[in-house]
Amino acid sequence: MQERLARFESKLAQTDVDAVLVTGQNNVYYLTGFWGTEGTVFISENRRLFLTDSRYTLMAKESIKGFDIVETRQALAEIAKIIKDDGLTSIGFDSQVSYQFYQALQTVFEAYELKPLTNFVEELRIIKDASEIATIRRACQISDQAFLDVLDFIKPNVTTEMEVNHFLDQRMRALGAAGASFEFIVASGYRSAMPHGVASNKVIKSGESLTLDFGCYYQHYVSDMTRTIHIGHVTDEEREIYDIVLRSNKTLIDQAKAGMTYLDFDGVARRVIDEAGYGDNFTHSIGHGMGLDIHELPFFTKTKDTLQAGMVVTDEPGIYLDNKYGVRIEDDLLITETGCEVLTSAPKELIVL
Ligand SMILES: [Mn+2]
Repeated sequence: MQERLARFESKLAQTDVDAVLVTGQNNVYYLTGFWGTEGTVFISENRRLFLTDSRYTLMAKESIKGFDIVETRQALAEIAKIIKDDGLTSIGFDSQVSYQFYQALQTVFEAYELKPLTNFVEELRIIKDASEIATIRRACQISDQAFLDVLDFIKPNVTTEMEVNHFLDQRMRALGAAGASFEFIVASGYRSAMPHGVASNKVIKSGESLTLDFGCYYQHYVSDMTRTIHIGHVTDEEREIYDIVLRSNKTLIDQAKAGMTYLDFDGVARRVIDEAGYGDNFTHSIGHGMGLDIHELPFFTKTKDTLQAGMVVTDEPGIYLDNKYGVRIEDDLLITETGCEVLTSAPKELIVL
């Protein structure tokens, strides 16, 4: 945590604001280790303030190190009072706050220049430290185990997508997860052609494919994985499509490493699908960063920004054939100097139940 604060403060020194106000729950957690719905962080060159109300004071005093802890129900007004004589002129704030909150800022800090900052803390979060990696690794292990277990749970022509959804959710909780990290995609047969087909009451039938895109929260960090399986039997075309997607996923695993551009990270996987003639059926980006949020930096826009060691990103190529079916395979990768470590290890060879 002290290392994160040091990085925050050196970034603050390079930014043209005198202080930064941090309000998002995940960003507050990242800097303080405090998890609660009411927590505000204010950091200037000379101050580190953490403000919360009486429900959380005791917890904050026990868990937060290196901050002055202030109990208040009016965090902004309290900050203004405390910094009155500090000689600050500009305050940075998260550009994604609500308009209502921005109006409150304008009222309370009318004597200061307010500057919206985009992704100030998120850019620090992009490189995971050892404890974050260990936590994400455990979240991935929980998903891996739930996938193995759901294979025994599915009864063709009987089980519904929603039942599979609930099984995965409960199984991961039983294994130590706090809950689902997003609304799962459980899409069978023609519904699997929808990249984001959330679970319905449809029965999973013999002869269909089934895409499961799911993950959990474990100690506030996420896992995010996708497997596509087949039920009953698999056609030659389905097998071919599966092999192309798997080859795309694995080719990227073989080549991903620190220094690769975002453009290439997407391109390496996409080329495999393009060359097989299904480029138009791979309709989304190759992946995204993940950590405290299910989707966070980096996003693989077509830029020359480069991967760095310590990033955790998804590798999730897919092919979707409208009104027929779709295949997606998603792993979570830890980028290293020499390559990448695959954090999700559930089987990927074609499974036919
Ligand atoms: Mn994903």
